[in-house]
Amino acid sequence: MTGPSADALTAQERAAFRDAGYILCRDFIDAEARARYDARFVQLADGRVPLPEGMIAMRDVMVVKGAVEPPTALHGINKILNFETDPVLFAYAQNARILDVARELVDASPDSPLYVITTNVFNKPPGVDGRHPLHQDLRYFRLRPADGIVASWTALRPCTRQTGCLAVVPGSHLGGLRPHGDPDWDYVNHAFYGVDGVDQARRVHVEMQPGDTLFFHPLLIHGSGRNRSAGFRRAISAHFASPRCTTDGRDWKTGRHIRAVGGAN
Ligand SMILES: O=C(O)CCC(=O)C(=O)O
Repeated sequence: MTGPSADALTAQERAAFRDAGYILCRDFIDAEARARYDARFVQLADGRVPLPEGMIAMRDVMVVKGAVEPPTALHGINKILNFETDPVLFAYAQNARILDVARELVDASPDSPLYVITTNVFNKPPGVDGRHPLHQDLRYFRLRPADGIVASWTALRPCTRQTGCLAVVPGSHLGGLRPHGDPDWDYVNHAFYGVDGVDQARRVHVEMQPGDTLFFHPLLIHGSGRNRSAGFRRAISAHFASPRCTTDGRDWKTGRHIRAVGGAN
């Protein structure tokens, strides 16, 4: 990395991100903030609070197709996306600790704004397949360069092998964007594409406790398994882009779901 450093990360952490494509920051988001995000997600997902403009609650494909009858509304939701219009959840993407790390990882200066380009709460209920195929997030973005974008993903509930933690392929961000296709599974959630032919033996399962936060490169191959527990696996996530990113001539910074955070915005 060449840009100025805010020293949110050690040299070893920066080197680990460069080589492996991710870093895990333990106990990064405090319990109070986590509880607020978790409670808000539940209110939105079970319909107690109407979804703000632009926010989408996605139902699990097994529920949509009638293969599973969810015992509660919450058991039927696999994610809420576009939470930039909800101040409670969006506080996550404005968290100063997250922004300091994200700025370093996209090589932005310490006083630079960043742009939040996606926001999600990933809910993995018990009783459905819910697997997320191995993929690269850059498949979903037109912004470039890739190293101007980073994801943060914070566990709100225990994320273990049993509940369906993230699995990553270390170093896979160095190999470019791979072709993605539809997984050959009975039930695949909407727009969950996968990279074919990944050597499963190269996967590393990243078990995380609530508050632990994974920062990862948009070319890192990652996915998640089935939740085999009786409880929910849940995480909150955002992607941040540097102001230096560009896309086919459009002014992407004024996009409907895009928000400037940090800096002097
Ligand atoms: O939460 C999950 O299970 C998958 C999340 C994911 O793939 C992502 O954040 O890109």
